[in-house]
Parts: sequence; structure tokens; C-alpha cells
Amino acid sequence: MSDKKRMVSGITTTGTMTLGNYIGAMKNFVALQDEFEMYIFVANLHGITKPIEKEILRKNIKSMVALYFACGIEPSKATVFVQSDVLEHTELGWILTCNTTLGELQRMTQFKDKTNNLKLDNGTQFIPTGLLVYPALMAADILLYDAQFVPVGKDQKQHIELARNIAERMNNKYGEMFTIPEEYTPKIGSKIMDLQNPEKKMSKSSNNPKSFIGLLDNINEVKNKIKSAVTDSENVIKFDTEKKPGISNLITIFASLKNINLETAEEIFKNKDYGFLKEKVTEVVVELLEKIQIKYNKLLNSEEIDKWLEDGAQKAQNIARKKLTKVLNLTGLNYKRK
Ligand code: AQP
Repeated sequence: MSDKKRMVSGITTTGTMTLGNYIGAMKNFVALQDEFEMYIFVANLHGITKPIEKEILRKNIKSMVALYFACGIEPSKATVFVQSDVLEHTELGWILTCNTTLGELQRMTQFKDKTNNLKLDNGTQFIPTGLLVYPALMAADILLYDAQFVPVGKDQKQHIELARNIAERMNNKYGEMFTIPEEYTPKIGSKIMDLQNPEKKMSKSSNNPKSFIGLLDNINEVKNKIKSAVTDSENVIKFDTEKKPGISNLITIFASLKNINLETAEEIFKNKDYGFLKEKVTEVVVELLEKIQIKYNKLLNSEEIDKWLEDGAQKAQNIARKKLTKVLNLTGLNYKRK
């Protein structure tokens, strides 16, 4: 193990990476890849927790991989892999599922949010069990690598807490096997809100495309989405998430992408109108997306990506296998060991 502290995280392939995923997670992956020993995976096993067509899933996985690198992850610095290429995730995921209670999983707010109104096209309710148990798989994703920190957005805090509880429980029951992880959230932008309903978090699988900005969205579409973002009728630019969630969300996006604090951003918009705020937010978002999209288009079908993923999976698996062997030994699953 190197002297650097270890981080692990991933993004789910339920759609294209959003500006929320970028600001809440990806931006930190990129910023911290020098300082930490970083393991970043494309969470394709989490990508089947909701019904998804196989062609779309395959496309999402390929696209997410290329986006990781297009956003600035460097294969010489971070270990990047696709989750299902390292089978140990599933194996440890099952062991941890068996050490997690139904009550713990049912208490996850994401379970409640994600199952709310989940219906098939014919209107019948369909809640895949994966939506309930995926936090145990997520715990495995983290605990396999002895990660000290997990860079995530605020919505994942409860899942990291669960991973910590499972790790402590397993350590107490079977003997020391897991490092206890902590979440690492950005100071600004740990929860980017839905553009049409700023009381709700921006999500890539939203049914309303106007509610989120995808990193691969057409630039004109992006301009229109920001233009039609819901604000309020006061025309006073002030950061106040309670009373002015829409405006606060736009200030947050601007501050995060400009790498300035919220007070400085507020100062820039003092005595300006909402049109000016939206114009400035559009400028920074478009600048970012254009840069990412150029790199993305070069990378998408390149052979070097396959090689980076192969190397990444091998490196990740070396670590994961050792951890899993320890777990199999300590839990009694390895029956050959006396
Ligand atoms: N709106 C957000 N603001 C800040 N951070 C966010 N994250 C997600 N949405 C926001 C962070 O992005 C990382 C990857 O998340 P994920 O794709 O694994 O799952 P999610 O949190 O469920 O994200 P989505 O976009 O809402 O996906 P769907 O639509 O599939 O549910 C995490 O670190 C997350 O905190």
C-alpha cells in the first residue's frame, strides 16, 4: 500500500453523467487524483437496479467510461475499471447483504425516493429487489479496497453510514477485516437541484429532460434548459436555499464551476437581475461541456480505453481478491481452511 490515503467511488450507468454527478462527485475525483490513491469504477451493476434496455445499458457503460477520462481522470494516476469486471464486488456484496437487516435497507431515503411512482409502461408497480439491497453492494464496493474516504454527493451520506455500520458489525462478529470509511463531500455543490423543481435533487434518470443537464447534451439545449430553470418572482439574487432554492442552485453551480466561494459569487450578482445570472451560469456550463465533449468524441471508440480498463480491472482485482480471501477465511465460507 502506498503512503497516500485511499479513495474509492463510482457513478451509476442509469443514464448519462449529469452536471449534478460532475459537481458532486467527478470534480472531486479529478481534483484529488494526485493526492490520494484513487479507485474509480463505472457502477454498471448498480445500473440494473431499475429496468433498462440492454442496448441502452451497453451504450451508457461505454459512454460513462469515456466521460470519466474526458472529465480529466488520468489513467496514470487513478485506477479506473468497470464494476462487473471485478467479480469480487458481487461476491462480497452477497456476504454483506446477509449481514444487513431489512429495516436498515428500508430506512434508506434513496429507496423511498427511487421507488416512489416506479411503474412499468402498463401502469403496474414494479420494484426490483436490487433497489432495496444495492446499498449492501455499495458497501462491498468500498470495503473491498480498504478505502479511508469515499468522494460522493450529499445524497450518498446515508449509504456511507450504512457501509460503516456493516464494516463495524463484521469486524466485531468475525474479527478485524474492514477499514471504516468516511464520506468526502464537496464544500460547494454536494447537492445540485433539479432545474424544474429545485426542491428535488438533479437526477440523471429523471423523466423530464429539462430538469437536468447531461454532460453530453446539445449545447443549444443546455442554453434553453438554463433559460427555463425555475426561479421565483422576487428578482433579488441571494443565496437562501429555503426561500430561494432555484436561485441558490444557480449560484451554487456558478460558484463550483468558477472555483469561488458562495459569498464571492453572491457579490458578483449583487444588484443584477435573473437574466444576468442565467447568462453567466450558461457561460460557465457551456465552457465546461464544450471542453468535455471535444475530448469525449475523440475517446469514445478509441482502443486505448479498452487497455486502460483492462489494466485498471487487473489492478483493482489484485486488491479485491486479497480482501475477499480474508473475508472468506474469517467468515468460515472457506471450508478448506481449518
Ligand atoms: N444532484 C446531485 N448533486 C450532487 N451530487 C450528486 N450525485 C448524484 N446526484 C447529485 C453524486 O454523483 C455520484 C454518482 O451518483 P450515482 O449515479 O451513483 O447515483 P445517484 O446518487 O442516484 O445519482 P443520480 O444522478 O440521481 O442517478 P439516478 O437517476 O440513477 O438515481 C454520487 O456520489 C452522488 O452522490
